[in-house]
Amino acid sequence: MASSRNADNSASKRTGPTGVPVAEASPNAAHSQAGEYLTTAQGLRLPDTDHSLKVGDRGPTLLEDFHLREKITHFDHERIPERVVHARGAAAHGVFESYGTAKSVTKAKFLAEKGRQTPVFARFSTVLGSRGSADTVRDTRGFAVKFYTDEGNFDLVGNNIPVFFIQDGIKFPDVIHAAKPHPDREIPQAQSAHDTFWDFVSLHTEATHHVMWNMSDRGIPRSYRTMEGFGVHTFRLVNGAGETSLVKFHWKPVAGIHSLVWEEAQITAGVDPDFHRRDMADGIDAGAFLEYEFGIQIMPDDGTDSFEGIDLLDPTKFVPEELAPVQLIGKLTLNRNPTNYFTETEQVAFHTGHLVPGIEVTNDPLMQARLFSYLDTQLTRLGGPNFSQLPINCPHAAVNDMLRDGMHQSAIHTGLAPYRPNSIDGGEPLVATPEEGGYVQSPRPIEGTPVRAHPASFDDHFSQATMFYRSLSEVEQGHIVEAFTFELGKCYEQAIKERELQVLANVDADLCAQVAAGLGLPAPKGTPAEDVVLSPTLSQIVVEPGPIAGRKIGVIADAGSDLAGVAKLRKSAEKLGASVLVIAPVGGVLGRGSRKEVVERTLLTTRSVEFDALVVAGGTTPTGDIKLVLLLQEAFRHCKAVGAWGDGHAVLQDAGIGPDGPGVVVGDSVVKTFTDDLFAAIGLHRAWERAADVMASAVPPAG
Ligand code: HDD
Repeated sequence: MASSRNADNSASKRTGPTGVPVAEASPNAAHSQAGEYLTTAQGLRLPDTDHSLKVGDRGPTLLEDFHLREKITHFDHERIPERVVHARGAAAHGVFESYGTAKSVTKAKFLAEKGRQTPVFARFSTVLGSRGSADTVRDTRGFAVKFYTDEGNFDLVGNNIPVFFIQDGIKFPDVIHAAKPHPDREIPQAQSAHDTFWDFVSLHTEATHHVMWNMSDRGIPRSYRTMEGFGVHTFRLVNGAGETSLVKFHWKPVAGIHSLVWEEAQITAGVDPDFHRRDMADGIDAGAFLEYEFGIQIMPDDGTDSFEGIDLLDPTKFVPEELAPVQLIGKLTLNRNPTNYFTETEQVAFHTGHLVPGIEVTNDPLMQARLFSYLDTQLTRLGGPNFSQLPINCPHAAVNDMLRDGMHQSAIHTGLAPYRPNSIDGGEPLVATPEEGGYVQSPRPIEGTPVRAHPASFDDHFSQATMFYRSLSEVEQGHIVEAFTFELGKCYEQAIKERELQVLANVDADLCAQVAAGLGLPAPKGTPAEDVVLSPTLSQIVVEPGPIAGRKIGVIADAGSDLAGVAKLRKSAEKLGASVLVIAPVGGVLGRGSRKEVVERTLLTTRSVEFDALVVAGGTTPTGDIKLVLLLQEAFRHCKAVGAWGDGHAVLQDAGIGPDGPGVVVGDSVVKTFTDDLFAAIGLHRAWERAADVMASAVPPAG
C-alpha cells in the first residue's frame, strides 16, 4: 500500500471527544477530557492535584514529584507566539453552498457545481493589535476563509478593504513596523494614531488609497456580520476547457454593510473589548447565523493584466462595480461556534498558496511575496512543518504526501518508500493528470530580465483615493475628515502632519482644508484629479431598511413597567433574529409568574454602545438618574433608534429627547405599527439626518 496519511476521505469525518475531526492514521491521537478521572498526560489517575509532594506538610518539595513538574512544565509552555499581524481574531465554522453560476469560468468543483456544500472555517481579525487588544479599534479587518473542499483546502485570505497599503510584498515589514506600537515604550496599542504610522504613509504615497478606507467608516465595522470582504488581488480562474479569466473576489454581507461611529468605537473598546467576537458568538448561539454571498468581478485575461485603464496587478487599485458588476456565485453561512479557542481559532493556519484546480494566482508582486510568507510564518508560530495535521488545518480531501517526520509529527505513516520513483510500494502514490484532479498551472509566458522596479502604471497613487472620497455621502465624508483630524492630532511631529496634509491636498482640496482647519494648520495646495468617475456603490448609507438579525435592542424598564409589552416586543424581535435585553435600575427579576422579566443589564453594568436601539417601556418611572440620561443621550448622539411606548416617553423627555424627529419611535403600546416602525429604524442602521446636530465636528465653528 502507498505511504499515506489520512488516506481515505472518511477519515476526517471521524471526530474526537470534542467533536473535532481526528486524523485517521493517528489511532493514538490526543484525547482530551476522556474518561472519568483526572489523569497525568500519560493517563495515570491522580489522587490529588492541589498539593505538591513535600517532606512533611511544612517541608521542602521533592524533585521526584513528577506530577508537579509535568503540570508546571506544560503550563510554562502553554502560549505560542501570537500572529505577527492579525493576532486578535475570532472565528466560526460554517458551510459554503455554490450557486453553480461560476461553472463557465472555473472548474473548481466547490464553485462550479450547483448546490454543492463545502465545510468552511472563517477567521476575522484586526491587523495591528496584540491578541488581547480591543475589537473595535480603527483598523483594517482580516476576513480569512478556509474551504475544506474535496480537491484540497482553498484559503481565501482577504480583508474588509479591497486595496492594500503597498504594491510589493517586500515592503510588508516596513508598513507593519511603522503601524505597530513604537519600539521604545510599546505604545500605542492597536491603533494607527501615532507618529510612526503617519510618518511612513505620508512618505509612502502608494498607501494613500488604503489609508482613505481606514479613515472611513470601513475602519470601524459594526460587526463581522455587517462587513464586506475582498480577496484584494486579481486571481486567475480556469474553466473545464482551459479558458482563463481574471477575477476579483467579494463577500457581500446579507445583513448589509454597517459601521460604528468613532466615539462609540472608542467607548466600546473600554466597555466591551470583546464586542465583535461576542456579537458573532451570541448571534450564532441565538440561531442568527452570519451570511455572506460570494461574488466575482470577471475581467478578460487578454494578456494585458489590465482592465479599463486599471492595472490589475496593482493591489492599491480596485475595479469599481460600475465597470465590472459583482456576479454572485455562492453563499457562506457561519453557523457553529468553535469548541475551543486555542485549538481552532488560534491554531488555524491560512495560506494564500492553498489553492485548488481552477483557481490560480497572478503576478501581483504583493501576492507573490505572500505565497512565501504564510507558510514560513507557521514554522515559528506552530512549531514546525506538520501544522497541517492539526485538526483545524487538516484537509477533508485524502492526503497522501511524502513529507516525513519533523516536529510534532502525529501521523503514523505506513509503507517503506516515501520517494518517487519506487518499486517497493508498487510505484505509489501515483501522480494525477489534470483530468484526475492534478493541479497544473495554466500556460503563462514569462520573460524579462531581473529588475528591482515597478511599472509606470503603478505610479498613480491618488486618483482612486479621490474617487473613493468623492463617491461617499456628506455624512461619510464628515467621518473621514474627523478621522484624519483625530489621528494627525495625536501625532507629535509637526512635519508629519504637514506632510500628510500635502498628501490630502492631492486627494481633495476640501478634505485637506477641513483637516487643516481642525489641526490649526494652513492647507497646502495640491493637484487632485478633477475628472474621476464616481462609484456610488462605495457608499454604505442605505435608504431602505435592511435585515435586523443579530441586532440588540435594550428595553429600559422597572418594577412598574408594562412587562407584557416587553414580552411582546421580544417575541416580534426574535422572529427577525434580533434580541431584546432588559435594563433596569437594579438587578434581579421584574414582575412574577408569567409576567416575569429577568434583568440582564443594570445602569451600572451597561452602556449604550451595547445596543442598536433603546426603548423605554410604558409605565417606567422617570427618575432623572444621570446614568439613564447618559444612556439615552449617547444612543441619540450616535444616531441610533430610540423609542418609548405609553408614558415611557417621559423618560425620553428627561433625557432631552422629543417624540418627533428621525429615528425616534413612540407609540401607545407595543402594537404591530410600533414594532414595524422600530425595526425599520434599526434596519436603516442610523438616523443620519440627526448627525449634523448631534455629532462632534472636526471643523471649528466659523469665526
Ligand atoms: Fe497577510 C496574516 C490578509 C498582505 C503576511 N494576512 C493575515 C491574515 C489575514 C491577512 C486576514 C490573518 C489570517 C488568520 O486569520 O489567521 N495580508 C492579508 C491581505 C493582504 C496581506 C488581504 C494583502 C492583500 N500579509 C500580506 C503580505 C505579507 C503578509 C504582503 C508578507 C509578505 N499575513 C502575513 C503573515 C500572517 C498574515 C505574516 C500572520 C499570521 C499568518 O500569516 O498566518 O504571514
